[in-house]
Amino acid sequence: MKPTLEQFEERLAQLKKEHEKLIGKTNKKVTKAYNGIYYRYKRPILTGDHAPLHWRYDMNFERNPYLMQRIGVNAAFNSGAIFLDGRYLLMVRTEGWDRKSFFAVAESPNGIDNWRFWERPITMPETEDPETNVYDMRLTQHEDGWIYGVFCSERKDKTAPDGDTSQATASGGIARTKDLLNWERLPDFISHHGQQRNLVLHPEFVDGKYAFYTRPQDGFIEVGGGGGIGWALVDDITNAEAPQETIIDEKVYHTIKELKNGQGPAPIKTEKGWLHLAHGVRGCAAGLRYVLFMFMTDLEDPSKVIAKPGGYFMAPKGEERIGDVSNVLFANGWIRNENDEVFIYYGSSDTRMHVATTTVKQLIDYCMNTPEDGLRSATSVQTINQLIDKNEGWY
Ligand code: M1P
Repeated sequence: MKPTLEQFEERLAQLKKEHEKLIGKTNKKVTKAYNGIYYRYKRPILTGDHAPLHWRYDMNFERNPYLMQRIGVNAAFNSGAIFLDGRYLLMVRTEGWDRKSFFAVAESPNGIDNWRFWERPITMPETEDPETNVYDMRLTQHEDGWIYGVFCSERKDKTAPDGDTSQATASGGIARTKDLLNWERLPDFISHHGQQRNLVLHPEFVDGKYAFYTRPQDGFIEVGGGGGIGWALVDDITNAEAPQETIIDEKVYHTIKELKNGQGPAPIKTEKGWLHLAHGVRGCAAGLRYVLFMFMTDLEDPSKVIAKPGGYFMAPKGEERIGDVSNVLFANGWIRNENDEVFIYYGSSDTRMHVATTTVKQLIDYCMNTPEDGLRSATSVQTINQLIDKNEGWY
C-alpha cells in the first residue's frame, strides 16, 4: 500500500535523525598498545553513509512516495587534505553505486570527527577529451599562490581490441583553485614514460620549475620493468610536460614495495628535510597488499633521499583489512596544523576513511632512527641483535 504523507514525513524525519547521529559521533584515540609513532582512532571518519541525504533521496512525497533511495554512495576513501584558514578539509574520493568516483569536500572542526560534506560535490571542469573516471586527488598549496588538485583521469583505452571492456588509460589530471569550489582545469600532464596515475605536485619551485613526483612506466594494472617514485621538473604548469623523469625511490625485490610504490600526499617541509608518506604494494596469494611507508628528502634538493626507514609505517589492521578491495591502505592526504601536529588521513580497502595523529617531531624521529631494510633475513636478525645489545641491562 502506498504510504501516507504522514508516514512519509515520519520516515524522512527518522532518516535525518539517524544521519545526524552518524555525523555527530565523536571519535576516540586508541591508546592501547600505542607504538609511540602515531595514534589510530576507534572509528572510520567517513563512509559512504556520511554522504548527505539530499544527494541520495528525492524528498518530495509526490515524486517519491516510498522515499526510495534514488542514488547511492558506495564508498568514501582516498582523500586529499588541506588545512585552509584554520579549517580541516578533505577532498574525498566519493564513489557511487555506479562505480564512478567524484570529488567532494568534507569539513571537520577538529580534524578528527564531525566530518560534514559541503552542500554539493565538486563540479570539475573537463578537458576536450572527457574522462570516464576521476580519483585520488592530491592537494598542494603551491608557493605560486594557487591550490592545485592533481588526480588520476581515467579513460577507456581506444586501442583496446574489440570486446575488451576493461583496458583503460590513466593520466595525471591537473586543476587549480583558490577556494576548492571553483576550479580551472589545465591540460593533463604529458609524460614520455607511460601512464601516470600517481602524480603529486611539490609545494615549492625547484630550480625555478614546477616539480612533480611521478610513477613512470605505470601500465594501468601491471607495472612494467624498473620504475618507482619518479621526479620530474616542468617549465609551465599550464602545459605540463615532463621531458625527463628520474627514479628517486625504486621498487625493490622482497620488500613491502616489490611490485610498485607511489608518493602519497605532497611532502611536509621540516627543518631536517621533507617528510614523505607513500604506499608500497606487493603481491601474494591473497592478491595485492598495499601498505604505507615513509622516507625523507633533502631540504635543498627534494629529489635526494636522506632517510629510508625500513618496512611499513602502517599496514591494514582489523576492519581496515576488509572492503571492496581488501588488504589496502592508501594515503593521499595529510595535514600539519599550526601546532606541528600531523593528521594522517588514510583510506582502507577502497571503502572508508580513517585518521591517525602524530607530530612533526615524532615523524622526523621515526624516519631518522628506524633501521633501514637490510634486504635479507640475516641482516634483519643482525639489526635486532644490535638493539638487544644496546638494551643490555635495561630489560
Ligand atoms: O585498489 C587499490 C588502489 O589502486 C590504485 O592505486 P595504484 O595506482 O597505486 O595501484 C588506485 O586506484 C587507488 O585508488 C586504490 O586504492
